[in-house]
Amino acid sequence: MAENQEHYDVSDIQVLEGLEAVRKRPGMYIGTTDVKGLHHLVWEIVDNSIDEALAGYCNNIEIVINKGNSITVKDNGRGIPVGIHPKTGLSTVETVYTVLHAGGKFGGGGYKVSGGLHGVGASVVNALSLWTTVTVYHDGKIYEAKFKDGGHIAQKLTVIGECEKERTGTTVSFKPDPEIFDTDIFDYETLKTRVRELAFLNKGLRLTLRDDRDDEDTTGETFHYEGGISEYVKYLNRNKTPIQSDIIHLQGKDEGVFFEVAMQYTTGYTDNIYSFVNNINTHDGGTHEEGVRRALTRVLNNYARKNKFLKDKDDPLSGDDVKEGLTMIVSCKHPNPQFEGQTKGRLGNSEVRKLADKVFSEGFERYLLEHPDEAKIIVEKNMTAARARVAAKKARELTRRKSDLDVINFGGKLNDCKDKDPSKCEIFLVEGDSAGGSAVKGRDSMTQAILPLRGKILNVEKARLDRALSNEEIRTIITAFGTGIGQEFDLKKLRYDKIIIMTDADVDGSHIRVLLLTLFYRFFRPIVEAGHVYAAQPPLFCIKHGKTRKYVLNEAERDAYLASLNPNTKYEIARMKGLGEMDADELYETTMDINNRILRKITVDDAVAADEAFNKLMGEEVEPRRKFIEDNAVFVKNLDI
Ligand code: 1YM
Repeated sequence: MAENQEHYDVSDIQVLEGLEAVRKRPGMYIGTTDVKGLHHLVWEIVDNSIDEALAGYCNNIEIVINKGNSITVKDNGRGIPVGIHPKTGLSTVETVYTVLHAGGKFGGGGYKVSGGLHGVGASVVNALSLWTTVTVYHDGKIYEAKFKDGGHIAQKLTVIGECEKERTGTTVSFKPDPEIFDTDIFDYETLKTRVRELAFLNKGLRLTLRDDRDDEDTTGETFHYEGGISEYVKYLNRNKTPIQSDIIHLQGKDEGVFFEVAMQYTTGYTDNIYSFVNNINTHDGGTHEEGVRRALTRVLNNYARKNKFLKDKDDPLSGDDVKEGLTMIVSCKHPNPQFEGQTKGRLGNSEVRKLADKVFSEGFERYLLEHPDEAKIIVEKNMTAARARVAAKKARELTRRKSDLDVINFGGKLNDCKDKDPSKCEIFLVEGDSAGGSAVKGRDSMTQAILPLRGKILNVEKARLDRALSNEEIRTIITAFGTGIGQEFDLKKLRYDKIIIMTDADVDGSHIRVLLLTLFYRFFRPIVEAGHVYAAQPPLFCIKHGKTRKYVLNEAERDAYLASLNPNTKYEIARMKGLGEMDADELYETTMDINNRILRKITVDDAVAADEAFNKLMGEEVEPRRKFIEDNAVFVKNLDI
């Protein structure tokens, strides 16, 4: 029958129209055409290999960034079928790479990665590429098909050689079309982070990533974790101190839905809970996460009551109490996942809640029974968290009451500005009383508020909310900002448009800056995310010539400026003093005047990466700390913002 079917259902014209639609509106298919969209192409192809691995036919995937920024993805699965596809009259390889499929299943069963779009992404990648080559190893033969200029067939599927009969698999190479994307340069670290995550989420699967762009001969990096998500938890806790010796790993399956969870408590005060469905991060949680959270709270409460940790009169542990210091990965593989919410980051399938609850509660209950010593440590940690929660609530009420009063002058520390319109106001957090004094004298008192900070503020990475709130310095900051903290946090109440950290350009100064950033990141993250936090940059040199005074940040800027002067110009160079030694005029002119000053905007792009960075940042090593601050600080001349 198949040979009688010509190109009835999908004509060449239809195919080209489909691919043309992708090229016209790429955002509809891959989200964006920025660097993120570029990398998305790689995941569309890799997803097909992962599907093949989930179906149980593939255990090795290689990804190479080639010279010229093309990509090669290679797997050892069955190979994309090479026969003629009954609906298109084309080979299945050509069909998969040229026909757009509006969702739904293409091939056989199994778990589909991108929420049911099995093989669908391949034609989109092809449409957005200058060229694509697909090689299939199957039945002792090597097949090859080539496409060019956004998916036009350049060479139909042809046998180009022979291979050992045992060798099977698919290799796909493609070069993204630079006319479509803002950039055509792949970032190794971006690919590596996701490749590692895929290796954690698919135990036993071996993934190799290699960069062939420079001439060095490298074998690349291989990611392969027999322990799967247990090893993921271990990795996330590598800079933390676990309070349990082992990692709890539980799994179960029901009606084709596979569910697993791995967890370990640490001495920390924040939680790291990440959930995935078919390898996709469910940022907004969903039924799989809810099932586990519900069971975690219930099992720990039951255990604590039964073993008399909690007395009859005590309130139960809350969901927040039991997750303090917890690192957890929840992963679900579902043949028909329903993603909900605006960003489709939430799993909606209600049956998963029950499965997650059952698998987790049965397993965790057994663990607590079999490990009474560790159970005690965990429950005691939960109870300390509960006590701290109650204490923090009281302390918050205290700061709130204070802010309900007037904020004009608490303890004489905050020198507020006169204007009350937050969009016009800025607050300088200034290191030391002496610089603070100069800043107060030199400032524009209409719009610039000054809060001098004495000495070092508390490191909140190592302290819980209640202790942080008992710290005078931190309480003043919270009250000054006006947003409240914790559950009461409200960005709309922020009293300043810019929060400017003003510290010296020395080690102490950068330490205070890091402590403040940690405070903001932990307790005021939306303020950072909304771009309100800046670091002031006091200049290092002042170049005087004629009536001009030019302040520059470093040696390189100094040399560049000098080179730009007329060779006959007479000039003087002065090395600037620390903040504390500048007089009010100097401080205003160099560091506060919006016409001269240079601010660095602090941004937090990726919560996960930032959290890791903050762990590193507050750890022992100095180098990662310095690099983080550099990477996350964007230089902005205040004139431009
Ligand atoms: C480097 C990219 O695409 N591998 C791959 C793709 C497929 C298969 C195996 C496959 C699937 C099935 C049967 C099935 C695809 N097949 C299709 C379709 N690697 C890469 N490896 N046999 C082979 O799902 O039943 C789409 S993708 F639709 F043709 F079956």
